[in-house]
Amino acid sequence: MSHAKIDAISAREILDSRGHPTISVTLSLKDGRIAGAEVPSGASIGRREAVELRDGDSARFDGNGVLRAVTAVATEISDRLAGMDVTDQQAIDQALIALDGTPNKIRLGANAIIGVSMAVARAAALVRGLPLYQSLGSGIRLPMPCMNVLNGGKHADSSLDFQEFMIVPMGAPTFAEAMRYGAETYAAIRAILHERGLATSVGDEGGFAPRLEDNEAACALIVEATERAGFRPGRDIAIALDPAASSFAQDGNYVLERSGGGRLDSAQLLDLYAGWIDRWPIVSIEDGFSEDDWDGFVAQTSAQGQRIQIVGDDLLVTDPATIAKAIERKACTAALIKLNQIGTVSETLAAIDTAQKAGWGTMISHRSGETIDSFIADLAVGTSAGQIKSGAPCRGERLAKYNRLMAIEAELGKRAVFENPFIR
Ligand code: 2PG
Ligand code: MG
Repeated sequence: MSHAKIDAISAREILDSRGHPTISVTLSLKDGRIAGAEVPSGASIGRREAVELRDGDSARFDGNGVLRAVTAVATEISDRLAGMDVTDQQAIDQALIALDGTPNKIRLGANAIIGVSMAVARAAALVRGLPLYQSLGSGIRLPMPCMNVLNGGKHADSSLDFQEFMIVPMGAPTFAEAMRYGAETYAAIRAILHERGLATSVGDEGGFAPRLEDNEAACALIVEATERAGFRPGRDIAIALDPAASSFAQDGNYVLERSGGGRLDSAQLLDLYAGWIDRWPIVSIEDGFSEDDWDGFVAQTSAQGQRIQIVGDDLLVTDPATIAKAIERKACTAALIKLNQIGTVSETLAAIDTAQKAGWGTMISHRSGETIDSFIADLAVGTSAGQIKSGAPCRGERLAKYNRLMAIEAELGKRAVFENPFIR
């Protein structure tokens, strides 16, 4: 199909939601149509993630500019992919991986490569005359939104050592209703914080970033807000956590410095989670242990994996081979999925497939540095991922994904499926 052939690819440096440089890619087809993508960027980055190319030596943006990655797209990558058929995502991604030639995509930059790979997927949808979610897969299931309403760790200057406290509107009958449950509970949290004279300013993902007595007070606040909004804790609204434990791990221990929670070893941290699971309606814990503490993950999956979902993010870095190893070792029961963590769309699809074939959950994820690109919304539906996290129901770059999902739900109409993926 000549109309599916790539003519050229270009890129520009733009800014993400933190004001840091990132990449916008534009792909033109031989028939003149264009497709694009914008690339997100994380703050709590797994050590084994694919690596962004940043300018480094320059004074621009304190060395964080992406002009070298922009040039890589417009020269080497564009030259290599010109003439290729965008509907063959696999072949294009393989060509990108081979052209880069490094195990972590550092030569051309994982930011350059994932931007191109996403633009290719969008162009393929155009060629097929399908919405992106239908071009990526055959799913018609809307994901359960996990909304990060309290921000800590590397995402906010709050008193919380744990990075993310998410609300999960498991009792909602539709995706749009789930967003209403979430937004009303979010509003109740703001009202409570305001009444107590606590800060209602927000962190990187749109969640509040208050100074609370300790980490556990965040769970109490969510339950109180759930009730105030008229919902039942544990029935309508549950809690999902992403402690992002790599970010407070020190020499094999875990140091809860901000909240004054002291130094815990892996077994003590597991105990802390056990107490929380008893006291609060928690359905999922992501990165409860550091990326080096495989034994911690295995112990948690064996002790708590029947009651809650155990998610690997930094541990798995969306890498199909690492997910396969974690399945083998029973280290988790779900994979967090981030496109830019592995660096191509087809590797991301393989990661999802590997997890799903093992009966695992899959949670599609934004990054803390985002753009208004809503690719992950379509990815979540097309692959029937079952879960998505895109921050709070607040801030445009977070809502771009949730609003896109509401549009997809409306478009699917009666065919749309929405189910609670969690253990009640
Ligand atoms: C995470 C992500 C997204 P970051 O740890 O799950 O919430 O954060 O993008 O900073 O890695
Ligand atoms: Mg995480």
